[in-house]
Amino acid sequence: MATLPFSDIMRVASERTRSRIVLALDLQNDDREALTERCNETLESVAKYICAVKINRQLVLALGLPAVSQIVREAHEQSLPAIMDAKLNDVGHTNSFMMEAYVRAGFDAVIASPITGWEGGMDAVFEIARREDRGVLLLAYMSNPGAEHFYSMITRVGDEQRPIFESFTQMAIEWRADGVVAGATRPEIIKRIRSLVGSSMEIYSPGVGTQGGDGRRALCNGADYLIVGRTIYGAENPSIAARDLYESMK
Ligand code: O7M
Repeated sequence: MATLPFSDIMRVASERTRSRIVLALDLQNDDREALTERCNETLESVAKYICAVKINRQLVLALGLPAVSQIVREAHEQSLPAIMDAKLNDVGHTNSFMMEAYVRAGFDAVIASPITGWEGGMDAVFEIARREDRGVLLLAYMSNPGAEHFYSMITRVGDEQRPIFESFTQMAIEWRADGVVAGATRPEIIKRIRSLVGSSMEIYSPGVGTQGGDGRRALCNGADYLIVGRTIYGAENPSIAARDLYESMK
């Protein structure tokens, strides 16, 4: 799928279904075959209400990358971009190895953590992404309650003091990331990040529903896309849950 810049791939997908929902396909099952089947069924049943799918390392651990790459293919068949939530944050050579594997599996974008810095860390991820026309999304502020202990930590940059999430956002701008991730549980932080990035990149916001985040508020405060898992796949009828969320976001 990756030929346009990732932000354009997302825009086209989002305009097609008129949805800003990225499905977090975090399903679990000890039976690999049943798990694959449920992933594909869930995807198919909610495809018209979402604009992309995000896959976590837990699914890669359960199924292995070759089987996950079939799910990526299934998503592409539904015209849905696939994002690998790898939260990459290692040194360059192992980041390269993982990034190359996710590219081979067909993912359109990979999520990484800027905590490694550029040289010998994120440079490897961006180099491969640029060469292969894939997107990189960077974590800016997580959605869980404990996140503020780290993401709001005050850091000194030259003479200036600022919370570390603002430094991460600045890195995303400087490195020309394709987007940042900021929790829907923190609408004021989303607003601040939007003021820092302007229109230069998209904000992806997880934590809607089950974690307590309000999707509408996240969108009103500047988020472009909502990452939603359990509220959809955990429902008795994922298709109805996705439709209800989709309608409520209009
Ligand atoms: O909607 P949920 O709570 O069932 O799932 C949320 C998804 O978003 C799940 O896949 C998490 O891994 C992810 N996520 C967070 O919940 N919080 C974060 O701060 C960041 C992410 C994420 O997507 O990181 C890239």
